[in-house]
Amino acid sequence: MNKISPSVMCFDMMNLKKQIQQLDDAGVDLYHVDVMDGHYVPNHALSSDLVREITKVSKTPVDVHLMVTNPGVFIDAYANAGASIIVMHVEALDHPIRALKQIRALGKKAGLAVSPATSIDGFKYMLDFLDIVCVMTVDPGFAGQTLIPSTLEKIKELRDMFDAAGKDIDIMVDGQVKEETAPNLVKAGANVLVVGSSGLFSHPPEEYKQVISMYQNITK
Ligand code: S6P
Ligand code: MG
Repeated sequence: MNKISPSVMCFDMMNLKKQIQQLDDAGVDLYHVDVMDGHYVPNHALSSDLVREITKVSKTPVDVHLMVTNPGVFIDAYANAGASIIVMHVEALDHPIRALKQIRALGKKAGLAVSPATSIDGFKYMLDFLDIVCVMTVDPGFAGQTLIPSTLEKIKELRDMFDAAGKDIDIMVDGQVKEETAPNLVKAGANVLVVGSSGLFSHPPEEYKQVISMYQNITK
């Protein structure tokens, strides 16, 4: 079964607690918290305080997607706030293995995100340190964008790389994951789907359960 992670940035912020209850009832697997610093990406979003508040009202684990310059300096804050998975952009790190080890030493799952134009060549040297890779299917920074088709090939290359090495590393996909795109993303090798404005919140809350279950059950 695929794991489904609704993007908190796309929630109805004035009704956050209610939205979390609705999504918990619908059986989501994770909450995806986008962190943007206005420097690494031209937008601002979410914080460790919000992660702490979510973990107070829900048992669903939180995955944090750090779209910030110098992500290493924020690892402690997000780990202490209760994040279960911390993902940093590989492009923003001089020493990715050191940062991945730092996350695991705090008892959290460690991951790297990779933007659409970034090569995955170096990932073969990091397989022992990765729990998850987030393949960005849009350039990071905004919800509501259009999936870049060449990212499908990247997902497949990563899955082949992991399989060849016998590594059970999750592949998360982030950006315009919706009914029309999800089957091809799963077929390519993705197993964690971030759903936002296009694939989940285009539906009314009464449909969340059915929509989440549909994504969870897409098979290769
Ligand atoms: C984008 C961010 C994503 C979005 C998500 C929104 O920079 O990392 O997590 O919130 O992609 O979903 P959608 O369906 O609007 O693309
Ligand atoms: Mg994200």
